[in-house]
Amino acid sequence: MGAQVAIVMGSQSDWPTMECAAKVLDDLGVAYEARIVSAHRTPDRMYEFGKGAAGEGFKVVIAGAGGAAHLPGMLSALTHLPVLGVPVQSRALSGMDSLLSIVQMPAGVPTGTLAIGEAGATNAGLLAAAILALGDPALSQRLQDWRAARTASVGEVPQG
Ligand code: RP5
Repeated sequence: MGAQVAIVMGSQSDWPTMECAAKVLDDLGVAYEARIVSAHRTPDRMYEFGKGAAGEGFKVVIAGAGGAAHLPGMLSALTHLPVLGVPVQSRALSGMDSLLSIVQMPAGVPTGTLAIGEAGATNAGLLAAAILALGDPALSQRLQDWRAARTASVGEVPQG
């Protein structure tokens, strides 16, 4: 089976953030493909990707962008697949611009919007896995094990 999750981002500079989504998908054994698809610099590539994503076999799209972050919203307009948007932290406005660009979609064109930066990318990976796990009992079990291990790692008493 090909990759079920596409991780797309507006720039190479977004990868250190979006890599957090890739890492959690690696941990959960979910195949993904990562691509650079810019709404502003490569609009034709964005259009082709958005129109073709379902046909390529993807089930969920994770899209990260910073600043005037149109990529997640535009992809939501181009595909019926669920799109999870990650606001990448920008230099000028610390990612508030990215967040507001992604979260304020008009009714009818939903874009799931996560937290700014690495936490958002990690959670986008986990949400993508949770969506896929609805139809994949083995993945559901791996996700539950991942969560249980995280819970077990929290001590009751602070150390040091
Ligand atoms: C956005 O502009 C990208 O998603 C990135 O977060 C931001 C800066 O891009 P670079 O100038 O680093 O390529 O389109």
